Amino acid sequence: MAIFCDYAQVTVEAGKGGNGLIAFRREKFIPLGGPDGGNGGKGGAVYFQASDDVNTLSDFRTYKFFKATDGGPGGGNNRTGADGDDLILPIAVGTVVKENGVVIADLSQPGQLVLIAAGGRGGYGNAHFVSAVRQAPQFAELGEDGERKELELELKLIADVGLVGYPSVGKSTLISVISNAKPKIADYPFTTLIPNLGVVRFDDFDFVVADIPGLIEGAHAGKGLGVEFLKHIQRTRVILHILDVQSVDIVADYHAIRKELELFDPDILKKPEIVVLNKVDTIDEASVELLVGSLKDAKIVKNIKDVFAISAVSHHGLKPLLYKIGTMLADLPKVQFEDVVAEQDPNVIPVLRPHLEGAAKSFFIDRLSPEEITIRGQRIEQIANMTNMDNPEGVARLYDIFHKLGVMKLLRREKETANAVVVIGKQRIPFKDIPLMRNKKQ
Ligand SMILES: Nc1nc2c(ncn2[C@@H]2O[C@H](COP(=O)(O)OP(=O)(O)OP(=O)(O)O)[C@@H](O)[C@H]2O)c(=O)[nH]1
Ligand SMILES: [Mg+2]
Repeated sequence: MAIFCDYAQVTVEAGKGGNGLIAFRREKFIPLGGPDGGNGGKGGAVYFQASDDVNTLSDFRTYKFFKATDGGPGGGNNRTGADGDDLILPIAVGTVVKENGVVIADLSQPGQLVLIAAGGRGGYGNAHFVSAVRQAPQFAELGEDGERKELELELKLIADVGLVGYPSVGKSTLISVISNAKPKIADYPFTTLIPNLGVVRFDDFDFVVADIPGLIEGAHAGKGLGVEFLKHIQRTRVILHILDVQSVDIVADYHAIRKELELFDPDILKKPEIVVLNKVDTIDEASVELLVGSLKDAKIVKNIKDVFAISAVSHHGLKPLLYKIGTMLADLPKVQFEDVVAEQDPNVIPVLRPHLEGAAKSFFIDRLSPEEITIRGQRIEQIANMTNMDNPEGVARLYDIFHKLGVMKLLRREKETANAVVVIGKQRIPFKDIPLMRNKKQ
């Protein structure tokens, strides 16, 4: 059985770290006090949290961009900037998160919290860089950018509600007006050849409706198209039984469809059922009442309230129907997706975690072309990105770190460097500007 999928593409961005401040204490009679520029605050991170309260990815089709807040800049008097707020996005249990086609998270358990984009580190203020040899640093770090990710979300859906009925009663028309599904609709039987799945958003409810090809007598034995798809109905929690007011005998129609369901799987008859009388726009109110009366006399419904008289075309009576479905589903246990997968698909997707923490301090040099010497490494790229290249003291500190970590040693081995540029993180530095030998005076 095919399992339906809901898809959405979103971009998430964590907050940028705040910039560190360059400042000096102001004291009476002292022109330049000690350095007291504070550190920037951390940028907020973006998390996904698996939640049972969400059933679909429809939120992520409405909003496509999510950003956590930036960290605040460092202040004078050694004040650290405010941290950005984390953004925790509730997401349906069972959602698989992919980046460039690779699974980075699989939210299979309710409550599971996964870090998706890390916030940028706050830049150090100049007070941080005070040392015996550097008593009045005139530089500070910039805040680091938050991670930005373009993600594909994928959620396997199980229909909550199954539409059943004869061909042409208006099943596809109904799903097309209550959900995001865009099925083919036509005035001949068997318009629907494969099931349509639609996500319904109404009030606080969201649920998934399956529209299957029309059923006819003998469907359980393979007649018509419906049998292949009755399997989808086996999974649903509520049956919506659609009758056409234009039929010559709706009571007979009702029983015929129930019979087919029973012959396919008697358990389907145990599911809660809502009886819907469609196309009421084509007859007058008195005739609707007569039809409802006949359903009542045949003991199909107890009273008039149990029948939803609607017109899928004019949208008459849809709100009470959707409300009824929503409240009914809220009281019924959910189908566990794991059960379905275990049954159908031995290739269950493994749970993977985003590998956000790498070997932080290691780095290597990549000579991509004669002109470009790329230095790669998590920590070293972070420091380079946070360096304000317009500030000579900040740049000197970067080169100092290069020396300490052994970057210069590796750079000295590079050949034909006259026109080369060193690429590190966001920075591009002409090779000739980099002091490969340590300046003894510093
Ligand atoms: N007047 C009126 N026509 C309707 C209404 N709902 C559906 N129809 C028409 O009935 C015909 C059949 O509608 P579909 O939605 O394709 O019916 P279906 O049950 O999906 O049919 P199959 O896919 O063949 O099983 C179309 O011509 C619709 O325009 C309604 O509320 N009022
Ligand atoms: Mg149809």
